[in-house]
Amino acid sequence: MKFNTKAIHAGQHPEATSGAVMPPIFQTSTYAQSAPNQHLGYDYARVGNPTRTALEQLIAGLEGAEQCACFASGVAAMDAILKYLRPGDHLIASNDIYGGSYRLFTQVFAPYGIECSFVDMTDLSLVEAALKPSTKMIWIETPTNPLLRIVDISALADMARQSGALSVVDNTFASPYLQRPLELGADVVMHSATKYLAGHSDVIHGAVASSHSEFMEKLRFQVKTTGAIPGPMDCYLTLRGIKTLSVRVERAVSNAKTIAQFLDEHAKVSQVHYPGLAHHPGHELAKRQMDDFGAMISFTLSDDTQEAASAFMSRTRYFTLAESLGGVESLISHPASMTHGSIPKDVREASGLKDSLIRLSVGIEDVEDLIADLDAAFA
Ligand code: P1T
Repeated sequence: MKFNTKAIHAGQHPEATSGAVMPPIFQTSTYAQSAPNQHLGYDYARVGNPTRTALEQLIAGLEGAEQCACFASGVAAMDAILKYLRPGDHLIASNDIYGGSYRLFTQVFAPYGIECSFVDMTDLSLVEAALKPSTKMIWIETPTNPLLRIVDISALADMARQSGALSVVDNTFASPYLQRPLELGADVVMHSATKYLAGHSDVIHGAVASSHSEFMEKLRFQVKTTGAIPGPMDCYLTLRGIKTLSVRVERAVSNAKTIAQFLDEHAKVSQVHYPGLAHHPGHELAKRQMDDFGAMISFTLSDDTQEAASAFMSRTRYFTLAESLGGVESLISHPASMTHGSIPKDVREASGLKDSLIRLSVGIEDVEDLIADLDAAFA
């Protein structure tokens, strides 16, 4: 089955009692048993729910994984993955990463004795230098949030394998339509499904997919034992969103390419970060490991100040000033004070994230209107 056929059919069968084409929302907390532990496959809804099962099989199909587990949010998914580590273990992550990931690693797991080194993963020698005998996980985010750097998944997956560490890829910015990390050799892929997978800015959701059976067994234990599960309605919304993943992403990417070009040529813009631009340092690598360049862009103005950036962001009409990304509507945001506000300023700046950076999540509106919106905000 090819990708778009999987997006419609993987894990989905007409429902047995009614023939419903869409998997129903099984709004139940528990399931009847004919005798203790004699049941139809579900005993208690923290452990499993048929709507969730359909979604998990769908995401596993799209990522080419044997299994998937869904979570109440992207950070809940990350939290469950990180619990694979033990006190004394070491983790290497990218120095350009979602602010909530940085906060989770440094403020939740570091106090439990899990050490994290943040390095510029576009330079593989820096990752190699950060490896220690205790390194048990390499956490890859690519394209990175918010600087859209491209990290070599297969090279890092090899490095992880050789050093006995697990490679995990946060595939939120690309979506499985544009990038399938497991095919590139990674062990685990995770999503903030809140973004492109669900795609309509109406649900918070997370997912983890892998064919590493020992890892998935431990992850399912986390699902059952710590319980950060999504509700059936949220599973349904994500499932429904995924059916149009390819058409939404194709349109958004096409819009993003036009907008990146427009910004790149604009006299009032100093720098554009978009892997689809030929001068982007990760352009060639993105061509190899992604099917297209995505719909996230970040840039700085030639008036390189936070004040000018803030004024710009408050002038757009169709680009709504808001956190998040990957929905059908275009969003604009200020990473330094919003999504990455929990990273100390000196750490942020050392990774290249300036207070003047503006981030765009390009949606599927008509690109002429989006360009006119940005053009007016420059005025
Ligand atoms: O918001 P949540 O579903 O919990 O997902 C967290 C998360 C994980 N990974 C990446 C790469 C992310 O970008 C996010 C969430 N990011 C935003 C809300 C944002 O605007 O960048």
